[in-house]
Amino acid sequence: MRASNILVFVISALTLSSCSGRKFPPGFKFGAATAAYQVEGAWNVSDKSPSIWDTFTHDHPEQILDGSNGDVACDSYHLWEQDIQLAKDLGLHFYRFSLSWPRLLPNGFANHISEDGSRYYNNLIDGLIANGIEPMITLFHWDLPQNLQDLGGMTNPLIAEWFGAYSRVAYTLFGDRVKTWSTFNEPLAICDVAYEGGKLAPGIASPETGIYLCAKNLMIAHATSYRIYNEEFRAKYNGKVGIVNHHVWFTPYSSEYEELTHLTRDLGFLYSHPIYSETGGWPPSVEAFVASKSEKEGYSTSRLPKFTAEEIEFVKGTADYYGFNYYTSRLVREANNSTVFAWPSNGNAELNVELIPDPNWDAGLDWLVSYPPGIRAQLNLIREYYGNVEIIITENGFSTSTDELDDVTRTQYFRDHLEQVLLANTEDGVNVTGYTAWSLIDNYEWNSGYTSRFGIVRVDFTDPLRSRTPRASAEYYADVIRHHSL
Ligand code: PNW
Repeated sequence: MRASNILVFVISALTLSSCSGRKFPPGFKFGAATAAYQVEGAWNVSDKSPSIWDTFTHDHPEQILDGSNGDVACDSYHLWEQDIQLAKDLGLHFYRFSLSWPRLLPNGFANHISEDGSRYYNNLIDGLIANGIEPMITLFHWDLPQNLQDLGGMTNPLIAEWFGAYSRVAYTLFGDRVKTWSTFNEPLAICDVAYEGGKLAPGIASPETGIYLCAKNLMIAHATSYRIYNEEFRAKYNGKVGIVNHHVWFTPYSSEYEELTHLTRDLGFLYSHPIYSETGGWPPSVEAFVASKSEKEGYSTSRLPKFTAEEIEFVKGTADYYGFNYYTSRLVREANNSTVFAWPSNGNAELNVELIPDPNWDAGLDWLVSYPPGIRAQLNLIREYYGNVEIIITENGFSTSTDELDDVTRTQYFRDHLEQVLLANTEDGVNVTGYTAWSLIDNYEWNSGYTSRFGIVRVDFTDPLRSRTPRASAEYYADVIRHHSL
């Protein structure tokens, strides 16, 4: 290389790393996430009662790839101080974790608050704050108390009342120190995926009706919680409450599937439209589609329960930000005889669509195919649908089947996706204010058990001490955070 070429090379390398185009805006925050059932373990300590995930994994190990469960998981119930230290070493601005409802309220109801549960979460919250890390709490990350499931769980409209009472307890106990809340993590997983085939707890397959009973009750439960915060806590604590939606970015397989792709995207916005749209209520295209199908099937009313005018108003506007989990993208086409219906990664029976990855995208572990531009496109689509609402990326991450420390593919995934998030912000003007890596540590990956690893920190599950070792991706992420740029 000639001297002048070397100079050009050095200058361009310097501009690339320091110019404002690679910098995140000043207030942009970086975090990492986990969820109670996936990390805590201690499934039956003290007065904690079983959640539907305890029951499901104990009764149906055959539904879990390695037959495992979250009885011990990462043992974060005992090792939470190590988790805080890891978060601190990374320089995280916030740590997103969830509360286990049956740990805090062993009856499911608010008549008895567990001292042990409240002490555990108080310690975690105080420890984070003492180390300069903001706690961000998810109230519900799938582990419903089993005794509420026995009363119908998400398909019983009373869930709104039960969830409201549980929320009030959490806001009362922790609201002085916790300023960012989300009600439900991924309604799509709680309702559509769980009730589609019964493969997630509570293990009930009810693809025609269960999904939508859950969907409507969940929206009312979310709004109940939001309104309780508004009326009883906002004035003194001034925090934010939202909900976390999972989106797969969908594009047409070929031009003939434009319309079908729009409908598929709208189904993906099922839990957003009632909150963020100006009209409120279900996405009109989906509402009309399910109503007409239900009629043909002989149902007397639509399988997707209507909101009353009052309910529409009750749910509308009940979020202070848009929580967005992104992992992957798919092409949309009409289903054929070989389509496996597994929403939102393989297909959707309701819409009769098949969802497939583009062969040019980098294949990851099973459903997780890497298509970085998808996160930017979906961020823009959210704005197109609902205006310039504040968006927090509440999860983004990559899985591997091996537990190597030099996790090149995961690091690349983060680099590519962070770049797209930055572009959405600086080039497109999308109001995205935070990014959350999934996950802080390897953990219990639902149906995949411990065979699928998402941690930027490795956990040794063969070690009774569950030792934690940061991977190369953790170093990379810490560097991004330290420089506030790519
Ligand atoms: C999320 N999909 O779920 C969950 O919030 C986490 O608990 C989980 O560990 C993480 O992603 C990784 O799987 C997903 O079908 C639900 O595309 C559905 C899908 C992906 C992730």
